[in-house]
Amino acid sequence: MKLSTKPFALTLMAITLSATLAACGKPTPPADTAPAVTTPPPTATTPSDSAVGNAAATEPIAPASTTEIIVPITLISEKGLGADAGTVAVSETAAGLQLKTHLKGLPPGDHGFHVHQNPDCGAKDKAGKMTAGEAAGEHFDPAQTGKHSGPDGMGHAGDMPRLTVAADGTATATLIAPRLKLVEVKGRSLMVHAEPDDYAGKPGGARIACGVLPQ
Ligand SMILES: [Cu+2]
Ligand SMILES: [Zn+2]
Repeated sequence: MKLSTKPFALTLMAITLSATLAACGKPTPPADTAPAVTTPPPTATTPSDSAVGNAAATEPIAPASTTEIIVPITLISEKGLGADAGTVAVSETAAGLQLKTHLKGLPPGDHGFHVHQNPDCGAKDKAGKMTAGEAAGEHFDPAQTGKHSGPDGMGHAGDMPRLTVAADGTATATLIAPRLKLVEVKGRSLMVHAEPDDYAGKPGGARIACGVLPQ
């Protein structure tokens, strides 16, 4: 009886040993790989969803940018540039060049308002005397008409509608110069004169305020 129990116990031990060895080797690898495969898909879909949302949000901002040049205007004198006199926002429409005036500090009343040839508002010698705004040259006249005739005439292309300044020194009107295009006025200057423009022989006298359009 005693002899027969020993080999039985040994065989039992051998079976349990081989069973545990086999169990240790196989189950471990699948347990590690299984979760690694399932995690990436959910994280990949989340960023692509938010990227689509961002692209849609930026779209309405893009069409809002139209070509409008903001021209700073300053008072001018025989000493050169003076105080800030506001701005003119220049853009092109089907009706012609549009000028939205936001001006201040000007003498009330009507004033000659033109595109002058040069992008320079400085004073310059004129008949031996330093003169305000002379560096801007003459009225823009690409067709070389040599004639001042107002915005609807056949003369200088730079002859724009009169600028009307209110009693408080401001001008806020939107003017249309039907014969001008935006590409023509880049690299030139806007000039305000002291007196009204009669759209004929008297363009407005002394030059009192000016701004340069960048090229
Ligand atoms: Cu002028
Ligand atoms: Zn003119």
